[in-house]
Amino acid sequence: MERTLVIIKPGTLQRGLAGEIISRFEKRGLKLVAMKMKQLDQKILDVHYAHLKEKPFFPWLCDGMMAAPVILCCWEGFEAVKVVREMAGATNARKAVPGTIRGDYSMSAQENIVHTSDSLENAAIELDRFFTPEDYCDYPSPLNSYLYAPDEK
Ligand code: IDP
Ligand code: MG
Repeated sequence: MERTLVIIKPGTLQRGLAGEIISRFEKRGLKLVAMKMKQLDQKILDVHYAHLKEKPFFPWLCDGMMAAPVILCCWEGFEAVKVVREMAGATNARKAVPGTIRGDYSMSAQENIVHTSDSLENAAIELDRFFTPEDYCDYPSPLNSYLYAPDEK
């Protein structure tokens, strides 16, 4: 099973939508294996959003990500990286298809509800950025035979 990072952004927490967003991943059948609240700082955002450092909106993006705590979640599932990414929808929420998280809850390219890892390789790097091995919970998945076929693992 793959693991991927979701960051519930500060605006989502402030708007009282965190539970609703987490619920969507639960209902899809993904398994929550690690979760914590954290106040992000500039140092970690410089690394996490290094690919955007030269963009004019970078300072605003960082301000938004530091405006309140975030909720960090690790979701596990078969092909979870792609599934979660597609659930989030297009970066610019105004272009995100209705039915996606961004398409249902946001009007903004910046304040777009969640961060999701964009590849299996980056998921591993990002999970290591925010979680230690002790943060992960190992617990049974008794419903797996109802969620997946035998070759989906
Ligand atoms: P992603 O979150 O869909 O992977 P990235 O290109 O990695 O998109 O950008 C990271 C974050 O930077 C976005 O989620 C969004 O908050 C912000 N961002 C990206 N492009 C823009 C933009 O054009 N204007 C404002 N904010 C942006
Ligand atoms: Mg990205």
